[in-house]
Amino acid sequence: MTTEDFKRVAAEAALAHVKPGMKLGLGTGSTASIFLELLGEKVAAGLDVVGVPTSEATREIAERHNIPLTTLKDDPALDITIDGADEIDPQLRLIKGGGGALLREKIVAFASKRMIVIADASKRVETLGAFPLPIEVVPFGKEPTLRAIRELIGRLGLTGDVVLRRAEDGCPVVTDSGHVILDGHFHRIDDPGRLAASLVAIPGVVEHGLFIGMADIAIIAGHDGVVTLEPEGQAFAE
Ligand code: ABF
Repeated sequence: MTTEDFKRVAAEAALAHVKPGMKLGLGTGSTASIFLELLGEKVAAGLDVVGVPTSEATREIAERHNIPLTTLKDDPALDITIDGADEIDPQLRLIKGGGGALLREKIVAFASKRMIVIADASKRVETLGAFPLPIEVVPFGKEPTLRAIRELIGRLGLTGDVVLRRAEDGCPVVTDSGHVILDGHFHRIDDPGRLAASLVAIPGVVEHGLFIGMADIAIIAGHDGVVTLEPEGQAFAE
């Protein structure tokens, strides 16, 4: 089986958690897109759900699959968010935002009673940080913000650097909310909680891709089958 197959298996397993009448947070990324495709099939077969997309890209995909959409203004409390991740550690702490949608992903997940992460097994890590940590910042003053983050990583004893994310044309990537993204290449983050708290204390930092204490379940598919992880570190085969 390929990575794509494993993503599909994880997305299929997440569908079992979706019940009629639910209000869903709809994640972003290739795994979440497969979930949207499968959800669209259920909707076509009569499943009654509504969703809040975590990005404009996800909005387009959901519309293509005729998934009814709502907003956090009309539905500020959601039942479940189903989303992918870039890294998942044994405590279900996540790095997200490789696709640049971290701010809306975090807002939507926070508005949900439960967050289900779906991923192929390559996303499981012992320690977060090999994947660059996205940090969304306001364009105004991004240079002093970058400098403050670099000083912070020195104080915290992290190695690596923080760089502005650029598109192929060389221009800074701009998020759906009009911000830019700095990627922190830290290699390993031994204390994600401390880094998370320190980053949000810097003016200009809007959000970062550390999702701590947010995921309730991670459904991970790989060569060993489907494993459902819960924050306590328990694992059981489905
Ligand atoms: C979103 O999609 C992001 O937070 C994360 O960056 C990414 C995971 O993408 P994929 O499912 O394509 O690996 O969930």
